[in-house]
Amino acid sequence: MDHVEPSPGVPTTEFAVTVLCGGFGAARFVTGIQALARTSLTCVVNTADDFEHLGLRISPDLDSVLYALAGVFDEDRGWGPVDDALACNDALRRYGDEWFSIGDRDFALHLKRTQWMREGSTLAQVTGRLVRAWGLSATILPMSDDPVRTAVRSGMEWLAFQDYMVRRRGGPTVDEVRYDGAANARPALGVITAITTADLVVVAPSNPVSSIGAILAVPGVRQALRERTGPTVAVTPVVSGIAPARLPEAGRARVRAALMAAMGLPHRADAVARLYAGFIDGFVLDERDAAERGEIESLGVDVLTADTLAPPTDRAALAGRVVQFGLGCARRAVAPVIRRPSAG
Ligand code: FO1
Repeated sequence: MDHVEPSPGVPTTEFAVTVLCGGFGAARFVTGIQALARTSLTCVVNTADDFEHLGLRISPDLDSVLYALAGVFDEDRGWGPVDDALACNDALRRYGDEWFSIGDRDFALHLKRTQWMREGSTLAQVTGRLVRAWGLSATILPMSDDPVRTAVRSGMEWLAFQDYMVRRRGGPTVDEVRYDGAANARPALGVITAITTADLVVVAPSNPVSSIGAILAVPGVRQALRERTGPTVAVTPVVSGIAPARLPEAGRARVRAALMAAMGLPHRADAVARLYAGFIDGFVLDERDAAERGEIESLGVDVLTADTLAPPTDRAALAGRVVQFGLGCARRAVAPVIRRPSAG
């Protein structure tokens, strides 16, 4: 892959970028970072959307990032490899199991992950094998090898994430979001180091609740973000100034708005900045929402406005601007933690 020289001002030596990733939004963004010269990329990926389907271990966000970095992610469909066939999924109709549509080539990945995990490999080890099988230079880490599962409450009913998002098409109203298992989950090997030692950490434009929120819910991650010496920036997942272009985008926006509303947040970029304000130094706002700049700066966060919906040909340029902006962000003074002597 011919690497793109990032914008001027980016280090002339190798530098490390760690990206906190969900699914679709992250898949589009990390390809730009990967295209930058002298960039060592580590993706820490949400696994709280994972579930078991047809006896197979499915990790949607890990797969979206893997396929994207391999250059084969199907952006139109929103998941899986491009040009995949659906013969097996069509055959599953007869047995009433086609609600979660897995392509034939995608099945190969789920079969191997399931086999390797059954043989005793951790999700992180399996992901490493998949990365090597695709010949990627980036590192892809699950946020945890322990099970964390996003659940949403609609009225009196708790729904598993894929049941809510896919089987019920994001239709049910969402009253509450929970990350089952998070309290006992440990960051996967390498995650804390990837966060604390990176020259720059970027929060990808992923769902702030179901993707980034789940990563932040893993004990130790927030602390690592607060204690790291380098800067951290977030790219907005919300662009209010333009209607979603296509149906899948509208579906993702609707789910994002519903989950943010369940957290008491309006579906706006400045609300996302507020959610991350405790650990970010900079925020990349879409130029169509430039009016929200003041509100975000009042949080003490630097702002860069850019076309965050850049088409594939402009992804490296966007990534270069984000990296240049991020490395230039002043590291916010970390508020000293005042440990009060425990009473009594
Ligand atoms: N999303 C859908 O809306 N419908 C599907 O049938 C579907 C199948 C699917 C299969 C494999 C996979 O890795 C992802 C798949 N997704 C599907 C997307 C997935 O639900 C989302 O990417 C994440 O859960 C949200 O980040």
